[in-house]
Amino acid sequence: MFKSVVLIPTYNEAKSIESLLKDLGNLGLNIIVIDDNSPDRTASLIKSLNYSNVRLIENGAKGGIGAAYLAGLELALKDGYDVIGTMDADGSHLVNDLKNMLDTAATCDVVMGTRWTKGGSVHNWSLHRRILSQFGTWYARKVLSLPFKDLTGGLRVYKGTMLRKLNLNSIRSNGYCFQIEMIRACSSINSVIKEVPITFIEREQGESKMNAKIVIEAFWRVTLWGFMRLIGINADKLHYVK
Ligand SMILES: Nc1nc2c(ncn2[C@@H]2O[C@H](COP(=O)(O)OP(=O)(O)OP(=O)(O)O)[C@@H](O)[C@H]2O)c(=O)[nH]1
Ligand SMILES: [Mg+2]
Repeated sequence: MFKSVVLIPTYNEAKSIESLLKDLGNLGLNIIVIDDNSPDRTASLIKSLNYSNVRLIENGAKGGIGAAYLAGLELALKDGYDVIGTMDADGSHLVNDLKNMLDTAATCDVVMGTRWTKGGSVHNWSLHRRILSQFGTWYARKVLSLPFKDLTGGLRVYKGTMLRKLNLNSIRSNGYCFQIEMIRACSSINSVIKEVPITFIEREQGESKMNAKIVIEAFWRVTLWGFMRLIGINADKLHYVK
């Protein structure tokens, strides 16, 4: 039997975190929430719920999802989890999709939740968000020669055995580029990666943290990695390997 945990980064998610924690608890899952001192007191709310299956990392000032996930992954690996899920707190990711992905993880190293594929869907997103997301994945797929259909989604499942082979401290991206860099790192050790179609629903509560800085970070990092591939420095990937 695998020991599983779900990592959830939070910044101002007091309106949606409680119901998500309840739904995940009903599946018997352990959870690590990584909060960056949310001004809406998300951390206080989680502490007041006092759920025995929920651990809270109070990670200091807002540092982006990259730093939050790295703190969560470090604790999950230290605690000996075999299967580590990641999901947003804002209700965009469905617990049923996570459950399906946790089952799929029995036969691979990484499961990616994929919106832009047959059976996947996106609800209540403006045209410009759809275009941005699909363009981001298309650009990263071409430039990095990765075969996946959704490189920026946050609903994922990683195997602990695979993560333990990676030097996670070398992951530097902070916005949604973190999701691209994680797959790049997993690919560098020839992990078995599966894509599963998921439903993504735009948040109804709270505010998106997406901004121009996050988009620009992804663009320059992916372009730099692509340039390094072009001039033959594939050794750049080696720093991901322990
Ligand atoms: N700890 C931490 N969590 C964050 C930070 N930025 C975003 N998050 C959380 O990461 C998850 C994804 O953030 P969203 O605001 O939904 O950002 P997004 O999914 O890229 O943007 P949308 O697509 O507009 O929803 C949510 O659970 C956020 O609360 C951060 O700086 N620190
Ligand atoms: Mg979101």
